[in-house]
Amino acid sequence: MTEKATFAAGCFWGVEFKLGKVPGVTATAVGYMGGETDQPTYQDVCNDDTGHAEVAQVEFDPDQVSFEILVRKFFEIHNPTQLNRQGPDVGSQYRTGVFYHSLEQKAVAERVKAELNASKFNGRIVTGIVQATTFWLAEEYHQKYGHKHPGHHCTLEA
Ligand code: MHO
Repeated sequence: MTEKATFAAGCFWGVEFKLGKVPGVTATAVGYMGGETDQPTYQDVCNDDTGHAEVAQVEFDPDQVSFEILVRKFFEIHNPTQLNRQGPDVGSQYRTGVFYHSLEQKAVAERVKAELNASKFNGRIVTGIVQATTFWLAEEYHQKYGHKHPGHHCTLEA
């Protein structure tokens, strides 16, 4: 049985690509979550008026990788101190967050966030931890973008 995890960390191309490389992640997709409208398009979300965030949703095998490892990886591949932006991409669609699917996921995400806030970020983490809502699959053009366009997956490193 696989589990789901959903993360927002700026442009979703890079988030999908990097989380997809973690052993134990069995499937990935990009989409939109956390907004006001149904079936948003990329253009809707880009205009920053539907309230959705760009997200990468992964399926993982909990026997091979824990949700906690994914959360730690997520914090490595984004800058959690930037509000409503990541690097050059600005707007609430680029906000960062963990969209949790269970209270267990919520607790793990909050614990890791608190730990990193204390050990590394001096209380400056703005990354949200909010309940997952409907995942609206993004256009085919955006799926596996990092594989279709090697070397071009936004500004995130790692
Ligand atoms: N600055 C990026 C954003 C793409 S992303 C899917 C670009 O347009 O190249 O939001």
